[in-house]
Amino acid sequence: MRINNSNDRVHVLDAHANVWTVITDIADSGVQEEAFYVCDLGDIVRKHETWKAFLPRVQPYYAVKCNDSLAVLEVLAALGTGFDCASKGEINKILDLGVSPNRVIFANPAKPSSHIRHAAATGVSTMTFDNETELHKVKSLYPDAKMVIRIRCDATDAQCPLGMKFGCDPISDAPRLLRLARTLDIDVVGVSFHVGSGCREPLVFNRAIASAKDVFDYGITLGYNFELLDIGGGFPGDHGSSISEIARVINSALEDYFPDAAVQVIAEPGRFYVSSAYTLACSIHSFRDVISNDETTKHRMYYINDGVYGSFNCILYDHQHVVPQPLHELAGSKYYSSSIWGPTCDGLDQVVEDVLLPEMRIGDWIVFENMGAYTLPVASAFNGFPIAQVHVAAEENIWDLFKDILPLTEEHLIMGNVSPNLKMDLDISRDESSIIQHLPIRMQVPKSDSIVEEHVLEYVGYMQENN
Ligand code: ORX
Repeated sequence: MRINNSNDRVHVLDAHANVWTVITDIADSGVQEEAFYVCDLGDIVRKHETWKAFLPRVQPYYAVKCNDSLAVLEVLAALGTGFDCASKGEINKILDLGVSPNRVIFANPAKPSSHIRHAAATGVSTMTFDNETELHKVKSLYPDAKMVIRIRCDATDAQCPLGMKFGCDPISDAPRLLRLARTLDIDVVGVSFHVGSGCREPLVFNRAIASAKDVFDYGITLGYNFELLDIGGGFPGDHGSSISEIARVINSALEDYFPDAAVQVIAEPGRFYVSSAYTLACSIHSFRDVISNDETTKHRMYYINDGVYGSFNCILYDHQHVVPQPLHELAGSKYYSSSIWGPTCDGLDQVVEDVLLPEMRIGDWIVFENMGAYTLPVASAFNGFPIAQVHVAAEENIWDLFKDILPLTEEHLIMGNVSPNLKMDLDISRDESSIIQHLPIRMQVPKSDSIVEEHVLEYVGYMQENN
């Protein structure tokens, strides 16, 4: 894990510590004013174990757009996932980790020509399409590409529908597009779909997989022999959520429609892997009370140091509903109707419209869980308010797993809950933080019994050559 400043260090937690104790230590240190995240690497590892247990036949290709933090990408690279990239920028992020291009799918059906040329130059050969224009562009820019036709099949209920923008009609469009691909002598290797981000209708996966099978069968009439099914994203990732029902539908549909193990099945999970790994802590810097005309009721407006132009952009763009939890609650507190507002001067900058909260004071902290998906990649420093810092944490057993894969020098680690080093990071913006040059990272061959995949050796080898 490359350390650019001490904020990127890993807090290795002892048995008595957890995300909330780390948050409490930082918040109560008295020197932290800005909002901050704690990222729990163990949460990501446990999600990967859950995925492999529930969907053993489906290889995950993590959707980089969901959260492209280096800590996330390096951990997933070491665990052996593939990556769903949407642009040359995301492709570069992944290849720079030493990941082989054959672990990348370029899953954007409408790609700028320069991005297609970049894919050709970097060997990222598998990419999606859903229209004629894309086929003609690929024919001229990357004729050896391995194309995956993206069909449309929408969940009846999803947090973020995608079908209005991407995915061809599997009945009226797909045959025509496959005939054009055949005419252009373009290699089509499979079918993909995305039922909608944050899918709330598991049964859609049965419809989509059945529909994909029909397209596989049509491909055979044109001489194609598809071997790749990409079931996209849509898997929930908040604390307490489960993919068990979605997995049951998927596994059953794969048995029914794709019993042949020769067909490689992948997915493009995003929020599943990162949502619950990130917890955000914000402090109250102002408040005002709104008293009703008859002076019988009071509504308190709290102003915090993160908002919709920062981490809470997910409210606008990802339709997220965020849940405020006071870090400390005074016994016997009286609850009031409250609203929570971001730090900018924009009236749009509201985080929570109306919620019952105990009376809190300036300097008190409010914690928001499930803040890892579609937050940091979009956050801005609008109005000059800094983007929340990330403190990376891992329980000792999780770090034991990684220290054989990503061994870090002692300077990279903050042992225990709060270390003297931690105070170095508090209440300073990124550009002021003490910049620690790239510290030498010793790579060792991973233990044979670790859950990582065999090709992490390739990753380890890359890091040895490049550090
Ligand atoms: O494009 C977007 O903003 C987000 N896209 C999600 C997505 C995923 C996987 N593959 C493709 C995608 O477009 C091609 C990941 O989906 P999920 O996180 O649900 O597993 C969706 C909208 C986010 N605001």
